[in-house]
Amino acid sequence: EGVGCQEFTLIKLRVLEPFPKNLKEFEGKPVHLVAATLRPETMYGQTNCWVHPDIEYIAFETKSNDIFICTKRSARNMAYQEFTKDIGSCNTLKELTGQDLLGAALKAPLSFYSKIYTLPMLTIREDKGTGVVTSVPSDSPDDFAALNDLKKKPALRAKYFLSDDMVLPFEPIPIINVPGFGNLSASVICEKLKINSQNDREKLQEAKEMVYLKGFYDGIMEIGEFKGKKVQDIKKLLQKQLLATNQAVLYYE
Ligand code: A2H
Repeated sequence: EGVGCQEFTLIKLRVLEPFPKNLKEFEGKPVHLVAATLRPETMYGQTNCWVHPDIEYIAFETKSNDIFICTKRSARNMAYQEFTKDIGSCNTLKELTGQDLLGAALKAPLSFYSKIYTLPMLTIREDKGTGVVTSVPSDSPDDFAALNDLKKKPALRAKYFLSDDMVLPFEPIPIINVPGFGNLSASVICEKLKINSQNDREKLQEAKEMVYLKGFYDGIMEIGEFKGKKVQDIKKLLQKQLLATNQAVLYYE
């Protein structure tokens, strides 16, 4: 990590009206939280989007007049990857904190849910991807543990001014069958390893190692137009479709 070049698919999560207070000035415009993922084939299972409440984000305008929200660091990288009108300049429209984004309603490409919400994850790193992570609790142990924390702890929801309807109705969706773990692999592994919160870092690392490669090599799609096909055979195809329909862009770091 830190060297070489990793390709991320940036998923465009469109902010829906009514915009949160600190985005009101952009209402009516195509504003997107852009989430970096390595798993575009899991987008059917999105239940929410994660930001870190205390990280700083910016809103900037792309050359196709979209407004993207991500960390300043990633926006700078994007400015050198032809995302903006002037190479190297990211045309910052506004500085924000994660806190400002919490509770924002979003339209997420391919998601089973037509509207999802922006929620806090305290383990998001400032120095990776865009600082925005889309949540797929069926297949990501980190996402499963963090969503469960919010579901189990009313005080945690209250602390971030989140209403119950932004959290409680969102159940993991079975989207990929991983032999040995079934079609809700992240919840199965979190239960098996007795993971109690997003802060169980060591156990979560172990959980990820156990399901990640297996999901990639042996996973079978259970939903969508590639139902019945192997994940490794359709991952690129699905990514291409998201790019062609302007629901995602490629980002390198
Ligand atoms: B993945 P790698 Cl279903 N901080 O997307 C913490 N985590 C971040 C991040 C950040 N700044 N930026 C991206 N990520 C997450 C889907 C997914 C992911 C599934 C299963 C596993 C998985 C849905 N969340 O990642 O260290 C994003 O979550 C397992 C590692 O560069 C991204 O892909 O390998 C992944 O971590 C990139 O992490």
